[in-house]
Amino acid sequence: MTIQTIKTTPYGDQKPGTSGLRKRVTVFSQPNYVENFVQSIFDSLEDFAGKVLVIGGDGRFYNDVAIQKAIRIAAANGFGKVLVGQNGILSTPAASNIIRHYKALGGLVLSASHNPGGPEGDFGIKYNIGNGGPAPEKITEAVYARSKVIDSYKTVDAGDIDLAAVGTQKVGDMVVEVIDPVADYARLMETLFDFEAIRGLFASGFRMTFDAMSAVTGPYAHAILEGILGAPKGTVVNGTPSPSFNNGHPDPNLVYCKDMYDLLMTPEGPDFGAASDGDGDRNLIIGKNRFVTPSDSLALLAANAHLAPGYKGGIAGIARSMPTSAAADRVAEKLGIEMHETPTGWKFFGNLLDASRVTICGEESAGTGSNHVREKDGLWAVLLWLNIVAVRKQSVDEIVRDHWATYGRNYYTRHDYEEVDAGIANKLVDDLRAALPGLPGQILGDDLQVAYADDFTYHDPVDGSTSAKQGIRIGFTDGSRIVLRLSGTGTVGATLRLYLERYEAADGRHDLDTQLALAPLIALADQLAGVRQRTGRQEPSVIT
Ligand code: G16
Repeated sequence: MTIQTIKTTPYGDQKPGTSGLRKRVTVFSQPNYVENFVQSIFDSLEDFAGKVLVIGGDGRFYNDVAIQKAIRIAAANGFGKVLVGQNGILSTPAASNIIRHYKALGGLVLSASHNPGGPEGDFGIKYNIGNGGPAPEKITEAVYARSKVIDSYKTVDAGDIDLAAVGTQKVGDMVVEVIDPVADYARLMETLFDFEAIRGLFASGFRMTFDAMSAVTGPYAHAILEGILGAPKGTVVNGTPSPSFNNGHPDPNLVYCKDMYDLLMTPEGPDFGAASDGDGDRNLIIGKNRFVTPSDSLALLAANAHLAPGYKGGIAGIARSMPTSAAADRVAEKLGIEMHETPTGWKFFGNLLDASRVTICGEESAGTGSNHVREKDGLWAVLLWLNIVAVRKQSVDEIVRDHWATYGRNYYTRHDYEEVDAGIANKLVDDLRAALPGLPGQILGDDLQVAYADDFTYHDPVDGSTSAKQGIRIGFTDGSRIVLRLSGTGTVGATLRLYLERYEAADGRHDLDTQLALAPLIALADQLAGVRQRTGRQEPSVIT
């Protein structure tokens, strides 16, 4: 085997976003595009000679091509071993677990998450560090800086690995082990949850539907829900991963899972519905007649986690991304534990988890997780919900209502304006930012007094780093909030996200329609930012 040094020229657009580099497949398939980025990652790491690297993806189109390239580049750069999921498959939380479990140096997670796949769809590459979590900003910035000047990459003249064959193969001096993607993850779940209680729940006739959205969680859900936990066959739907997600949009929200939502709202529907996204880190939870918002789900899981064996000693603290509702803050206050508000992006939770400052983390973007890995984890959230339902012997709706009666309800919605002209979106944010200093103290809209107005800056309490410009927050004295930021995961134009929240006390009204409950705030946000007028859009592309 010969190591080859191939000349290349840099691309200027390899800046990792909220969660790694995400682009159209047509961009990734340009000559040397993957090679440049992977080499830029390796050039930004230290001491990797002989070390273990994990590689896996969500099975989307181009996964196999990129994996073979990455394996050859890893071999040429001197890694000792690559662990790769069979057929190139590893859900993002499973990849995180494999990195931790086998004490790898890090891993390449190939996914564009909930974005559509296929030749015209999206692809992505993300580097995770040895704690199993997404690389922190200092690494992603180094990768970007390197990608702008890279002039060569290393590879070997070896053939493709047989990704279907579990076992050991070699590429030059480097060992490649193809592993079962599900086994280690299933074992981890078994240590966290009361599988006996969940088995009992299914045995008692509890009916569930889990939509794997033709994405990566299919094999995991089949094995764990229908296999180990005894849920009836057919509980898992769309359970075979497809490179194009069967031409679907693997985003578990009320738009793309509308059929499931409708089913759960009927008397003959199942007791529990759940879904996960392209790479298995997001979750959607719907009980009979009750959709649980991700922000509420975080608060509920934190408040009830002690019912699962893995958390029976209680939780150390909770962290949520800034735009996520403050419902979890009330739980932390009652439990007397730490509460942290971080920027959007799972990478910001890593330090807090490593330092044992928090146990459970979550985001409004359908992500919840805990210290068991360093990624959000869709099936984990589903299993914790099932554990809670099994122990409390209540329906999801009853559990949610009990929660609101104790803590009050944070009405919450997110309005997305997708594929907006980037120039217009940036100007809108800049202008609103410029208006912020004049807002505190003003009475706006329906008698709402502005308590603070700023562009969120995060000070990491563990490593002292600072991350500025993480989203505009306008907070009111009654606890309501308007938050506005640009997405860091879109691949076309800009996606403007508007987050709205209003608190209703424990003895208040909890049965209002969410959009109606937030209507005055929605109108006020539009008045302040001029979203409709500037974008020409009369309504959001997606409401969650
Ligand atoms: C990623 C990040 C999450 C973030 C989400 C949305 O999730 O890991 O932390 O909340 O994107 O980010 P944005 O609002 O910038 O689009 P995923 O599931 O896409 O990897």
